[in-house]
Amino acid sequence: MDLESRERVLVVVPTYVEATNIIRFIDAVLGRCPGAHVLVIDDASPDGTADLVKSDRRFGASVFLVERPGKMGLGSAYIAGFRWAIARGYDLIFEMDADFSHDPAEIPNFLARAREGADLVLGSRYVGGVRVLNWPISRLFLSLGAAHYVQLLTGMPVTDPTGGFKCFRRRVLESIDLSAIQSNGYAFQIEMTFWAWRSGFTIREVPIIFADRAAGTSKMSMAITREAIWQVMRLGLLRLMGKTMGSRPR
Ligand SMILES: Nc1nc2c(ncn2[C@@H]2O[C@H](COP(=O)(O)OP(=O)(O)O)[C@@H](O)[C@H]2O)c(=O)[nH]1
Ligand SMILES: [Mg+2]
Repeated sequence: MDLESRERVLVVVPTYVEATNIIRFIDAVLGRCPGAHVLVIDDASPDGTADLVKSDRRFGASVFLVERPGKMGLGSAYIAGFRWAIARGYDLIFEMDADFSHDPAEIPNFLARAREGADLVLGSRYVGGVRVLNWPISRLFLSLGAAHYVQLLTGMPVTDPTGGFKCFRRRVLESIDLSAIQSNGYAFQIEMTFWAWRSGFTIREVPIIFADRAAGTSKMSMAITREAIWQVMRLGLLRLMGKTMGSRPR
């Protein structure tokens, strides 16, 4: 076994009302990436998502669960997952949605980039063309508009900054003061990538195909959009002020 294959991989998946998806999702991830572990962060989903996870035969071995008392948002769910991952020494930590918008078959492409030296691998729907299936055109325009807005205000050279299919090396997460992250919706994705970029970590994009969820309902809202507009302005300002967080990699 080479050194790289000993790297410990964790897929963090936040869930709110994903009973129709979660077990199939775990099957697909562990099928593609047999050595990986999956951590579900569930916010007291009323449809019993957490109970399904706890009764899975892999629970406690390769499947783990953090249960929170109520719906507290995507960003804080990921932060809980990142702290869990850091405390247990995982090397490569993925973010993925439970609803199959992110295809587990693409995980090996992320691992390949990370093993070539990337500290943060971003799945991009927009690098080299648009690859989004079944989204209403209004949602696509919102996402593309957000991407341009982020590039303009922050200068961050990333084609799909709101994307949520990502892979962090642990040292990136360790370098970021997670308690200082303010965003909780899609802006959370922008903010995490922003601080990694400001710290000088190597960021690579991999093309992904994004398909809208086939089952369950979206949690996208106006409040999430409003938060993103303000947070990106704030990040743009912090960049002008020369603010960084954490130390550059040696
Ligand atoms: N734990 C937790 N998970 C959430 C919350 N909001 C969304 N999610 C999960 O985050 C992922 C992305 O959300 P989703 O509704 O698919 O967003 P959309 O595809 O962009 O419309 C899914 O796995 C959701 O179940 C939340 O408040 N808490
Ligand atoms: Mg989704």
